[in-house]
Amino acid sequence: MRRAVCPGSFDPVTNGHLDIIGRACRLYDQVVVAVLINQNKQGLFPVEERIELLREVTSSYGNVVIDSFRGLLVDYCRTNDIPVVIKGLRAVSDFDYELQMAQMNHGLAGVETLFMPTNPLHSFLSSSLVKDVARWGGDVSEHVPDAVRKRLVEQFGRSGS
Ligand code: COD
Repeated sequence: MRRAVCPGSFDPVTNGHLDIIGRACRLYDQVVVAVLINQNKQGLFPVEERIELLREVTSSYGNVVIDSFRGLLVDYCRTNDIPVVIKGLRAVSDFDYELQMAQMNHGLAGVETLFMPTNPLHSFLSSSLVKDVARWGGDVSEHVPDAVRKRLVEQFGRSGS
């Protein structure tokens, strides 16, 4: 079975993430979406809630598994026998750091990284920007699935649309 992992914080999942995950699903038999558990960074949503949201919004894809990991991504890949990491690239500014991580991950464990250019519709989109807009009552309905928009509204107590 050909498997790949889409790693990230997903705090929360956006339409940019979903675009990459959906395209990865067409290339691999199984795509594992792995949420980083980062004890040094709290985040807006607890990891369990991010996982719950990811499960909900990818349920129709058919070949997606949601998981979480601590520590190094390459250790997760080794333990789970996943040879490929898929990353979305939004702009040249993403490339610098992503290239360093890809080279480090390859050097550490021979794990390959596949870069997918983002859909131009989502090239400016990040979880941080979505949270910032939602926090001040802005409309994020074009940028996140409805389940996420609702959670953001609950979190910030505004309508957001
Ligand atoms: N369009 C397309 N792709 C997007 C978009 C968008 N609008 N937004 C995000 N993405 C993609 C990017 O590929 C991004 O890498 C991924 O989704 C996840 O994004 P985030 O913001 O949810 O997650 P990050 O960037 O915080 O995740 C970073 C990792 C967790 C992948 C990284 O820190 C990691 O691998 N950490 C584990 C520790 C480790 O192994 N460190 C050594 C690295 S060499």
